[in-house]
Amino acid sequence: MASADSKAQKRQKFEHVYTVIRDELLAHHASVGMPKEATQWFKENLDYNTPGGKLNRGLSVVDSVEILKGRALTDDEYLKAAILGWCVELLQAFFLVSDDIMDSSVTRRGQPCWFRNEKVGLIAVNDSFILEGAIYYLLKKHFRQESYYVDLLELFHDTTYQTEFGQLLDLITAPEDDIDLNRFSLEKHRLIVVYKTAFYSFYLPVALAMRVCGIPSIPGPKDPYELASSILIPLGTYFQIQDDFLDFSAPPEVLGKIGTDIIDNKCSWCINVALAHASPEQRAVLDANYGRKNKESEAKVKEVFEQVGIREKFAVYEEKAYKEIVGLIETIPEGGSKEGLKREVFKSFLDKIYKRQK
Ligand code: GPP
Ligand code: MG
Ligand code: MG
Ligand code: MG
Repeated sequence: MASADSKAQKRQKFEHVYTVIRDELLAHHASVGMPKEATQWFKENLDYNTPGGKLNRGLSVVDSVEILKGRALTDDEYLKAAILGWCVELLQAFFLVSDDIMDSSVTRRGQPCWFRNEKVGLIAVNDSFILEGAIYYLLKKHFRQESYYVDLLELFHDTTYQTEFGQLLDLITAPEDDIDLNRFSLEKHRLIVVYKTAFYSFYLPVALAMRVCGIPSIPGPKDPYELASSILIPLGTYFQIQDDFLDFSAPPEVLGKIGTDIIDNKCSWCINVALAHASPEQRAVLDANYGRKNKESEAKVKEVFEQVGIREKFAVYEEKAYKEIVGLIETIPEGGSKEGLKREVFKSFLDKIYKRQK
């Protein structure tokens, strides 16, 4: 595992590339005749919403390219990988700005959600679109000449579409004033999390790196992209289950956001596990309080979560998921697959999230 120091250095080097892409985006914005106050708004949108997260997704593009190439990257290779990493972070920014409106969230990354700022409000909807548009400006600028340009476009388009399918499921499974816990199930939960999180957060960064490294798709059972997906989708599912558990359990000052899943009537991992283990009395408490828009009801639901031993159940789940994912990673031959995949790509991503507290 990389030492804490080299991890911090990697992050710093990657963060420096943020200033490069931001300045490119702003220079372009100004160059088409946009007035100063609009460019300033765009700058604030970018700075507020893009760089302040854990950067796991963006860094994974860079790490994966390095691992797949099996050597240190040239300056140009590094820059390209990092730009793609920032494109994934821009996609994440686009999703989070809009997700926070849809989820009526309060804080994100330790600050008020963008739309909660007084001057922003629903302008945040358009700001989220601009964050998405920025991806395609950067891809065109830096990758137009590459043979794999269309593969990158397709990956961003396909995973965005999948994420939107997932978000739709997430939202219609959580209607505000029609609460029926019988509609929830772990099977429905699995479908929601695979679509709303796993494709864009896990498959996308690695598949981008594979394209940059020239790994071809092979239609049929030997397709390296299918093999990658068969590991990354379970990894993403584990990640979103952590997200659901942390929504309930983590202190907001550590998590950077205040959990809203109970109040929002979400089909989260926690409620599904609680439903499976609740006594009839506990079930009645859940029925009467889940999805209700007040703190007292939320507290009663949390009490039932504690009573059914959700913390212990999560710890058991986490160990089992970890072992299963390690098992999946070991289906790749030890020295790497003929098609060019390497275990370390997946191990390095798993290590970034195992037992995370935020
Ligand atoms: C995570 O859900 C999923 C997303 C942020 C994808 C949103 C997709 C869109 C098309 C907008 P979440 O609501 O549990 O995340 P968080 O807990 O971070 O709010
Ligand atoms: Mg959401
Ligand atoms: Mg949310
Ligand atoms: Mg969440």
